[in-house]
Amino acid sequence: MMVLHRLYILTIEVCIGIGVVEGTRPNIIFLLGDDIGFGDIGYVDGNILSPNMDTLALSGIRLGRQYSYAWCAPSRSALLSGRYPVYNGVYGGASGPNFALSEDFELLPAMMKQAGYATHAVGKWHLGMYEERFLPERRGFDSFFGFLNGGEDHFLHSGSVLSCHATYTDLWDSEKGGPAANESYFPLYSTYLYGDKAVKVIQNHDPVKPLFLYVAFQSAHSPFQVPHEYVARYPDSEERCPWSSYKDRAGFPCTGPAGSPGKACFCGRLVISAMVTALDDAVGRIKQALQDKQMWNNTLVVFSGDNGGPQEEGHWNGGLRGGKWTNFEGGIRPAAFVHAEFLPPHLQGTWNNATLHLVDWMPTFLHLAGVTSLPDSIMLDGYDQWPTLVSPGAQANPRNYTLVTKGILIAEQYKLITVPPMGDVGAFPPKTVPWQGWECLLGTDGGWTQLPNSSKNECPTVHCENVTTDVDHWLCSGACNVTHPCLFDVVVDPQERNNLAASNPYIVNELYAVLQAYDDQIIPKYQPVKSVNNSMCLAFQNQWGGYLGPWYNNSASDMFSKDVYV
Ligand SMILES: *[C@@H]1O[C@H](CO)[C@@H](O)[C@H](O)[C@H]1NC(C)=O
Ligand SMILES: *[C@@H]1O[C@H](CO)[C@@H](O)[C@H](O)[C@H]1NC(C)=O
Ligand SMILES: *[C@@H]1O[C@H](CO)[C@@H](O)[C@H](O)[C@H]1NC(C)=O
Ligand SMILES: *[C@@H]1O[C@H](CO)[C@@H](O)[C@H](O)[C@H]1NC(C)=O
Ligand SMILES: *[C@@H]1O[C@H](CO)[C@@H](O)[C@H](O)[C@H]1NC(C)=O
Ligand SMILES: *[C@@H]1O[C@H](CO)[C@@H](O)[C@H](O)[C@H]1NC(C)=O
Ligand SMILES: *[C@@H]1O[C@H](CO)[C@@H](O)[C@H](O)[C@H]1NC(C)=O
Ligand SMILES: *[C@@H]1O[C@H](CO)[C@@H](O)[C@H](O)[C@H]1NC(C)=O
Ligand SMILES: [Ca+2]
Repeated sequence: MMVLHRLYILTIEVCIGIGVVEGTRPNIIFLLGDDIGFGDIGYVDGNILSPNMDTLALSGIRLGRQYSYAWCAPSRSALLSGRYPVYNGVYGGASGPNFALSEDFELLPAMMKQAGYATHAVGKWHLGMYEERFLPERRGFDSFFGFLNGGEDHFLHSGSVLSCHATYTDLWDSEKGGPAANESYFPLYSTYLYGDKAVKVIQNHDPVKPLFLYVAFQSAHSPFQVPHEYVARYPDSEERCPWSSYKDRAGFPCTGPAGSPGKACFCGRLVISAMVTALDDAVGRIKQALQDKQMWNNTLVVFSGDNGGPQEEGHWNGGLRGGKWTNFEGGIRPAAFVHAEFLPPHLQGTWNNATLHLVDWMPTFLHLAGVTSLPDSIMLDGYDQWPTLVSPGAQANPRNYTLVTKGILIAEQYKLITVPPMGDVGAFPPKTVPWQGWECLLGTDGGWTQLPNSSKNECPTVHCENVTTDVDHWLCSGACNVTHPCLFDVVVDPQERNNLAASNPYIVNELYAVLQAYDDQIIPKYQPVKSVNNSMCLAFQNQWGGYLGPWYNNSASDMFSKDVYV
């Protein structure tokens, strides 16, 4: 069935000034995997069991160059605001409970809601929670069930605050207007929990309205935990990680070792694979719920990782260089595909390798929602890429340049890097242990090995059975900077091995001029609350009964300056 989104029947103007045309509008389900790198899915790494997603991808369109930020919250901010992280204030070290995506930005769910969609979010939020006004149900979602911070135990839904040496539970239910304090959730594996909630949203949905559902899974983010049934689906699991060593645990915990699809890669890769299998089951159940509800024919599913996989923990980016935290392709090109029964048949099963970015989904979805005009106050970095997806070749990508982050620009096949591509965080690895002192994962056993000092500036690789995986990003990423920029052709050289800058000064100069114009528009980070010390601890301990919830209190002693970009 073709969606008749071009057959507009009636134009209505909604109060805030978006133009909407009515017609048959698709349901849109955005499935966001956490840290699912380019190779963390079955259709790239055949050792991963993800039959549901593989089927959707192989009868949909696989996206070969859909870009993200190099880590979590900024990527989510890009997806939901349609703006590059460096233009919406959520970038750099934004990760803790004291940052937010500013209300200066109207979010995708709010616009979809104004266009007449039912809007629901399930899973990880990670875009602000120190005050109620930043919660998902206040940013345009009709409902939200999930966790507010960036990561936690997959079974207990708990995390800890170092400054008050305390453990909190992070699970929020907008329908309760507070913590999801229901004993049936503890312990319940995150992927079951969020899969169940997504299915429930679909079952309860009134099909009179189109549905926008954002499911932000916690998998396959650390901690690496998964119910044993998923590990057991891997025939060699007992050899790789004997279950007896973990039987006393709720899940299958595993930290560390080397990442690549080889079989001798110890249990890090195995547990991550099993986490993806669990996620895949949930995707299968979501699809079934849509079919049961007769919604499937008219549903667009988009799957994406939020950033590349941290391969030092066992993720794999399909042979791209680098991983999470880095601005090499492995860090910013996660696994992604779209599926809809109504995609043109000749494109089903193909790759689309146009340079897309998470910022494109907002205008693309708004287009599918029949939104024809936006208020002048809404500026977007993304473009409606629906034509690029459904008529590739006939339609040029409307966006010529992609700003990865400050100092890094992509233009078609070229990528100009004028800053150390390690990422602009500072507070994250490799400056923290155990990466200090240039330790690196080497060897098939995945152990930490101290590299000889002389190797600092070389690019070692991990040899994991017969597969070679680059882990050079910890060691070599200092090589590009403004006086010695790097220019890679990431289409012919996706591993970013050949720096073309010296032989292509004309391209470097041209792109550098464009990049400077982009960099000039960068806004400061939005981080009004500078510390989480007292009031956050008091709030979860006293106000919310041990759960994380809005915590900022004007009268507390925390150092802050309200609503500032710093
Ligand atoms: C929708 O899907 C059902 C199966 O669930 C199929 O029988 C039907 O023909 C489809 N309708 C259209 C319009 O494609
Ligand atoms: C698109 O990218 C994928 C993944 O890198 C690759 O396998 C495929 O050959 C590319 N397709 C085209 C048409 O470039
Ligand atoms: C707890 O959750 C279960 C399963 O979702 C549900 O059946 C039950 O009604 C909930 N109890 C309360 C008190 O909300
Ligand atoms: C992209 O480049 C083409 C060719 O130079 C130009 O026509 C088009 O306007 C550019 N697009 C944008 C959004 O600037
Ligand atoms: C590496 O260098 C540090 C000082 O820079 C020195 O303390 C250490 O012993 C050296 N390690 C090796 C293996 O040479
Ligand atoms: C790795 O390669 C060797 C020699 O080519 C082969 O004997 C072995 O079976 C391979 N191992 C795996 C896991 O494919
Ligand atoms: C820039 O990179 C070059 C080559 O890697 C290096 O020699 C130089 O010291 C770097 N400059 C700065 C300011 O870091
Ligand atoms: C917050 O805690 C840190 C370390 O625990 C301390 O250095 C800082 O002074 C505290 N800030 C405030 C405003 O209390
Ligand atoms: Ca992530």
